Amino acid sequence: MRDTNRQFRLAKRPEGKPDHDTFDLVETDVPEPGGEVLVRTRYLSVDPYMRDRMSAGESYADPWAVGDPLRAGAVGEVVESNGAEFEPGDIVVGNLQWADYTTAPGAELTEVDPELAPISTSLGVLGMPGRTAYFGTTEVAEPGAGDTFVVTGAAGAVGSIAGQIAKLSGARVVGFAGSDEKVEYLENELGFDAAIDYEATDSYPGALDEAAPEGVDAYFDNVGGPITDAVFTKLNVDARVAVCGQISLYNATERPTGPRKLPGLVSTRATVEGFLVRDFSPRYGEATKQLGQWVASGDLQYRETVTGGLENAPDAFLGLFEGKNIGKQLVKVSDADE
Ligand code: NAP
Ligand code: FER
Repeated sequence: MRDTNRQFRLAKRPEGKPDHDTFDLVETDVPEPGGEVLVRTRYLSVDPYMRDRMSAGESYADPWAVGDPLRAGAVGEVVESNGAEFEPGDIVVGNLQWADYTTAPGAELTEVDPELAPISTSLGVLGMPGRTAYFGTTEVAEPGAGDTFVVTGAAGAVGSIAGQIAKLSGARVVGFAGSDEKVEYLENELGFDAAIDYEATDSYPGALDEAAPEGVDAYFDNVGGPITDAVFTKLNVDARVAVCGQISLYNATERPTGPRKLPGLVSTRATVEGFLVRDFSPRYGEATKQLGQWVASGDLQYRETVTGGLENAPDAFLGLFEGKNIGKQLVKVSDADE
């Protein structure tokens, strides 16, 4: 048990790429829970969407205020319950702070059963990224047997799960990722049919001709930019594109117009559909159950990249934009026996 709290706040809005000056680490008292639940963070999730919250531009969500504590999906241990339906020692997941301790209304926390799976999975394969992969693949990209499915950010938290779900549906699965280690992981451990190291490829269309010779029927886009431009030129008739994220553009100070690929959609009659995981919130239970069954049966594999220490959370976050993670990037903030 620590007797003080540490908390990251937004120091200033980043111009382009965030850096260490974006973050302020402040020492505070452990917060008084009042009528809320006091939670000690065990694992904190850093996610690409946090870049969006740091800017005040147009978005599907409100920005963080400068000076305010940063928020994150986090899993932790109940220290004081104050009338909520939890006991001290229970493990809960919710939207907490980048901090050792956070208070939250009991209604905003969900209990996690540590007997079912490691608690960190509630932030990854069995949490928001897993559900995003599940709904984006099964409900938006909709790969079928014999289809070719392409996913970008393929070795990341969402992409690695999306590709395996597409494989379970009988599709040929092709992933884009940023290193030969990731290509090796996708092809040899996750069973992708082909993976393209986009950092080592001088022609994305050429690489796709080799990896997806029959064209692309379903595309799960996590990154946008020039890779997506190339995939659009390979879409088949009636292809489906699930626009999940555009991480290659999140730090851009001006939005590039890029080569415009929409004329091709007249020929292919392809459907391009953006989605937010929350659109499927009434069905979260179904997703978590199915993902849990696939993990238990060995049909779905997952990795986590765990950075130690709350003080290193900014590095873990910044690393997402440099491809430092394989699978879900987490920060380990405390241990059970501390
Ligand atoms: P992640 O894939 O685990 O981590 C980000 C990865 O993006 C990095 O590991 C890096 O891998 C890749 N990347 C970074 N900059 C890139 C660039 N310029 N070009 C190509 N690849 C780049 O993150 P995640 O949490 O799974 O999120 C993946 C995407 O899904 C993000 O766009 C995110 O915003 C989106 N998302 C959307 C929803 C939704 O509801 N719509 C929900 C969750 C996530 P490489 O080594 O391959 O470059
Ligand atoms: C992301 C993580 C979550 C993201 C969007 C979400 C576009 C949105 C989730 C929701 O509000 O449902 O990286 O990027």
